[in-house]
Amino acid sequence: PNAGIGGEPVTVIGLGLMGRALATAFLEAGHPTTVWNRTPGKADALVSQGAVLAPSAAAALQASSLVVVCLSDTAAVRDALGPHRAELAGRTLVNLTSGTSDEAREMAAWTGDYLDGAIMAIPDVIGRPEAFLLFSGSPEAFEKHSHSLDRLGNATFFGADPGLASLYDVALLGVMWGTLNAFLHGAALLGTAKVDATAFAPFANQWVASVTGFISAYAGQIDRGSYEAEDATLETHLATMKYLVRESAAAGVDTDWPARIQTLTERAIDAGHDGTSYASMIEVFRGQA
Ligand code: FVH
Repeated sequence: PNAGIGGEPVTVIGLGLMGRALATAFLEAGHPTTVWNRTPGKADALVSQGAVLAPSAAAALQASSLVVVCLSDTAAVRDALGPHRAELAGRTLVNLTSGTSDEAREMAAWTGDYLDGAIMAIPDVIGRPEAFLLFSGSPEAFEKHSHSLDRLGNATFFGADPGLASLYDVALLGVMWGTLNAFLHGAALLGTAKVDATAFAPFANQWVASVTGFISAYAGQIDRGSYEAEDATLETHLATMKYLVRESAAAGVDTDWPARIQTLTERAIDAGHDGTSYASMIEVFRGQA
């Protein structure tokens, strides 16, 4: 294995946009870094920065006791590493490939020292304080390698269920898409009045900051199972949602997204949650209303 002074040796498998950022962060932190990619040319810049390009996936696994893999999807991980599973014995496999929680549990069966990880950052941010990564799986592996994993961003460990990091990942991505779709819909609506998206953005951002306060308050209500309407009732929300649908239709903007929210809210009210806060919509998402 590689040996050096800046940190433990690490192998990075997969040098796509994210894998290259991960390997760069390890190199910059002084870790002896071995890399492997199906298309070897993607390693050129890393090699000029000091990385060692392994001639095969098996050789890459053999080079370090900490192995980080970041490929397109779980099928790619099975393709690339499946034939070399025996090489994983005695090594920690950190899988930063996106996937489902069941896929993470399947991967955990490959080796006792398994950590599944979710990267809540884009490649440019890797290694900077605003990057955060979520891990679950072997507590011993996390304890042993958390110092190295912190090189990539702030690392949080959720415990021994290897699937939990993936579950957080998709839940957080849902928050991202929900927020972005709402912004895009609003920008389309204001665009019909010749308002630029850049003019709308600061107001959207300020409002998103307020919404973070609602999330914290509603989280407590959800956990208590009691949805007192301290700010607004579901009926008040529904009435204003209808304006969003009507304004969108009148402006020729797609109504699918606001109409969907209206339908979900009507279901909650029909199920008896009238007079309660927006947090009661959790019952719709739980399939209970
Ligand atoms: N990019 C991002 O911002 C996001 C942030 C959050 C987490 N994701 C996840 O990271 C995984 C990799 O994403 P990526 O952006 O690096 O993706 P690509 O640039 O497309 O690189 C894909 C790599 O996977 C290799 N690969 C694909 N199939 C195979 C296979 N059958 N066998 C071996 N390697 C395979 C590919 O190799 P090559 O095409 O260069 O030969 C790339 O190394 C992903 O799960 C995101 O959801 C990133």
